Amino acid sequence: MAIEQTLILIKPDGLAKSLTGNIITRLSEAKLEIAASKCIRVPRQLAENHYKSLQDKPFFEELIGYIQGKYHSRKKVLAMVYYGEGAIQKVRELSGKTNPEEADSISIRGQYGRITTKGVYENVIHASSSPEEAEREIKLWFQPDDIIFDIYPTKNITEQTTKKVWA
Ligand code: 3AN
Repeated sequence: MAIEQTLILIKPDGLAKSLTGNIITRLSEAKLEIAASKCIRVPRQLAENHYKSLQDKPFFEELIGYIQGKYHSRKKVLAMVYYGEGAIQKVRELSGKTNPEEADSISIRGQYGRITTKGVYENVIHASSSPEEAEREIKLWFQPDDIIFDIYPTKNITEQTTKKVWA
């Protein structure tokens, strides 16, 4: 099996339901390594880019609102990169099918997901579906220095920017 990396998001419903520990415990069954993690309030632009391939779907607006935390008390996601042999398939298997009602009952989505009365899938976790998608998604959510391994080629640029530092 190839060494891969995959993007995992614990979505706002997972955080609001205090499922972070349970989900990370389930993910540890895959014996992968956490290569990056951060808690992030999702800007609309990032949400739209992440779900670009679904922009024509009737549920797109709800999906964007959901990942931004508009329907939950926690307006943030926990984004992580997991690294190791066969990471993409292992995490997808542990996550279960997209539709939480169809997901294996002992998968993460089967255990913790639900479909709301408005028809939004609240499936607590996102996991990349292919190496191409993983690369696209990881590059949206993380910068090279956020990740402990050099997983994709990088280059150095010099720019003048203003940024927040500790006072
Ligand atoms: P996955 O997250 O399993 O890769 P995608 O990429 O097809 O599945 O869908 C992305 C997200 O869009 C899902 N995690 C789910 O929140 C939402 N979604 C997908 N299909 C539907 C649907 N038919 N109705 C409502 N929400 C959906």
